[in-house]
Amino acid sequence: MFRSATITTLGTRRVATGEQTFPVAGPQGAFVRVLFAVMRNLGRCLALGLILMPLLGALRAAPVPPNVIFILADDLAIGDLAVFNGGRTRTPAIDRLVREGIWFDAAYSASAVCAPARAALLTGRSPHRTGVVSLEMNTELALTRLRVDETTIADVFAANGYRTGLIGKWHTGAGPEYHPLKRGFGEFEGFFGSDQMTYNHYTLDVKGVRGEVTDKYLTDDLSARAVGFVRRHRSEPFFLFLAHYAPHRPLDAPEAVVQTYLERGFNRNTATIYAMIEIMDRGIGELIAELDRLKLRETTLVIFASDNGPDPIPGPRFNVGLRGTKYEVHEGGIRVPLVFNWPAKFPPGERHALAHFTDLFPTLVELASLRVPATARRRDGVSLVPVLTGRGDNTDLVRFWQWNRATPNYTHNAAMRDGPWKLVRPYVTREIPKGDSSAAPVLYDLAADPFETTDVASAHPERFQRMKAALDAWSAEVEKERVRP
Ligand SMILES: [Ca+2]
Repeated sequence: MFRSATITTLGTRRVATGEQTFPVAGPQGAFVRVLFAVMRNLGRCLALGLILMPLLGALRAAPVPPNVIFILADDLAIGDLAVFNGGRTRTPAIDRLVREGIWFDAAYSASAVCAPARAALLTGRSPHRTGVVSLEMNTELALTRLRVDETTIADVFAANGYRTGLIGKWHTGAGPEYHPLKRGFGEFEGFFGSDQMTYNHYTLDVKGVRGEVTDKYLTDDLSARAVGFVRRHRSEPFFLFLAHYAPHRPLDAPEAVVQTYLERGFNRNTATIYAMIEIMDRGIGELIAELDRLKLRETTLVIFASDNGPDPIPGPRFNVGLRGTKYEVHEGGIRVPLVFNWPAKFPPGERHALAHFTDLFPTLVELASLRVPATARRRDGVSLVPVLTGRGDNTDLVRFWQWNRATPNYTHNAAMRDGPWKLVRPYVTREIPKGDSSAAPVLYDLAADPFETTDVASAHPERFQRMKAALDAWSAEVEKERVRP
């Protein structure tokens, strides 16, 4: 946009100069007038050439719109990746994305649970603002619906001429108005979340028609559909959101793969989770190989992340020492893997910036030079492009989280990060809160205490009070927007 504005300005100035060069005056006769006319037109031709040349040059140099594949795992921990767990799992494809990409070592989801995290990814906004504050579609349907006045990143890609597709889990609203096909996705092959399904018996919505599948393994099915999507759209810019269900419960994987982990001494639940991840990784490897075969690798950005930390219900899981799990705003619940892999554009590296799910929307807008409709609501996130290119850092940004079951009660399970400092309102209960929590907030210095072991509130009373006031102010603000008419 900046480039074309510059050309227009320069072009206008050159045209104006050309128009002023040849004043026709005096009695020199028709020949001279014709000569002047030719010269004037020559001037125009020259001027036109001067305008067109940089335009043509700009067209030649214009970057091909990048394809974007966003792969999201469900309840996958940083510690589930072999590259970070000393080989407990087998995840060669994701490990390669990490090694050859830009790894964010301080990346956060926007929530400790599925649906709100996805709402933030889709909109660049705190989940509460979007209306998605619950994961429970069966009993709290209204609290899982992404408001229809929200603009999704898929809406933006579609409005900019991209083919858009969601394969896998939606989980941000059931009902005709909330269907992915109404939220910017031109194609949807997936399911809605909170369904009673297993990996071998599930219902899939394909092009708006639901059907039961009993002869496939869900993860392999989604992987194959992702390959199909990039084949179909190989000749046009595309945005694919591949939202895997793995390794979310129910724990279910082919026994032969589970067995390989049992033989190494893992208990059955862990062995099954690791097998589920290995099968997902295999599918991701196939997808990347397909990009290579289609010669799309250089023009395709691949992002890999997980929506929240590991599920505590199947038992303890290795997660590089982080405290807490899914459902909690301690690091183990909200710190997630995040890698941007686009070797043709970004040399491999590691970033310490505080990346957050709300940043994905503005980052993709900048990377793909997308125009955002004026009706889109204000984003909370910031573009990570300066961080990706090594020109900037985001370590000083302030970020917030909160989640409890049912209608938000901000005295439960809330957190704020301000640089290395983290204020936490403790997770209180798995039950629906009946009232305000009386548990006192605690303050951690993550630079000195990354595993959140020591409350330093009493040593930093002013900071504690300041952050508590900021968290309260944020809570009031997002709640006000959540309940807007
Ligand atoms: Ca999840």
